[in-house]
Amino acid sequence: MPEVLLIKDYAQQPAAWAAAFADFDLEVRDWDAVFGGGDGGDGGDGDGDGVDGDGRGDGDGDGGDGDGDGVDGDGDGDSRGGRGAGALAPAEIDYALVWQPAPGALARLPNLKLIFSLGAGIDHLAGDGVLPPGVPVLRMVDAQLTAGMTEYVVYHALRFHRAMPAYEAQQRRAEWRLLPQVAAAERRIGILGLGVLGGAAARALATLNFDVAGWSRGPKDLGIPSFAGAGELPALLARTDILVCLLPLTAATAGILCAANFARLPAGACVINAGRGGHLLEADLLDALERGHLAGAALDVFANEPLPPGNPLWSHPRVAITPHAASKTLPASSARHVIDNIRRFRAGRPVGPLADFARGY
Ligand code: NDP
Ligand code: OXD
Repeated sequence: MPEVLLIKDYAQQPAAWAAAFADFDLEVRDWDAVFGGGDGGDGGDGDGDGVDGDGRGDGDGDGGDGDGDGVDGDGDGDSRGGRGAGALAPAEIDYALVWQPAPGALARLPNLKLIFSLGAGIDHLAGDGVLPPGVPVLRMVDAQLTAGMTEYVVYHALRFHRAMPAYEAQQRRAEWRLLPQVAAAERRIGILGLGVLGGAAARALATLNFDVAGWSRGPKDLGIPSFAGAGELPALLARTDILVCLLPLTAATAGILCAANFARLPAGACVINAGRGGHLLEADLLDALERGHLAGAALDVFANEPLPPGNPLWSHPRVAITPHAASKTLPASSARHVIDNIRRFRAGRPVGPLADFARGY
């Protein structure tokens, strides 16, 4: 029997996932093959957090039935190997590729060998009871995920740099007026987080001649000015016209996009947040925009996702919103990371990169 990988996004794009693993000796199945229509969580009040159509945000899972196996799904017809397309027993699952699994669900898979995060962030796995003890958890590091984020950051940086929000507003008023043009070399971009995603965005922006600097926990040698640790954050902010947040959400970074730090930015600065909603204090941003201290914001992530219809950010004229879409994990490329690691695991070699829950990323 081939080993089984359970994917908690499979049903959203079954053909793409099946194709991505087609040449590898593994049976890939949807989460529902074990957990049925629920999210497989600990059960209880029936309002667990399922996954919506694009694999992110809150859906309306059933909270599972808490009976220990929950096997009532009917599969999706795309599986390979000898088990057919029906339900699987929890003990048949070897690997899981997940986004926002309900607490208790993974613990119900007794033979789980590796857990792959569907996202680069691991905060969705950090809650109480989400992870079974002793099973290694791998971060998602994937060239296409990185490229998508670079595109998002470069797009919004260029949009602010070239005053496109102002030109778009002028067009709506049929107003023909030239605005000042600033050379890229004179536009200072500050990137919070110089990891896989922040480092790639920094390199791309530097190639466009922007004056890029970055901030991380430890100093970095990326050929750009590097600021490190809480003590050097004010200096980074003071030299930043466009602030990009690509940090993981941890106790140390929650709420970092706040009034005190906005005040450290020069007047007229813009903010791009593609890290996590928990980095941003929305009321502080709205206040800084209203006072004119900040000129604009591009927001991809929110404390409450989906962003509720009544949230004032939706209609703010100087805020651009995307629905946690800056960069998605695509099956074809992310499968390579999964396959490579399963090969390593089978060969008894080290797997990675491993999530470090002590540091929070
Ligand atoms: P990495 O782990 O590769 O990089 C994280 C960076 O943040 C590192 O440079 C790290 O510093 C820095 N950092 C962490 N804590 C602190 C701190 N307290 N002070 C200063 N710097 C800190 O993560 P990725 O680049 O892969 O991903 C970053 C985040 O992007 C994810 O956690 C996720 O939240 C978000 N994301 C959003 C997506 C979207 O679609 N909106 C898609 C994918 C990811 P050091 O290098 O010194 O360790
Ligand atoms: C991620 C995300 O962490 O999609 O990859 O937000």
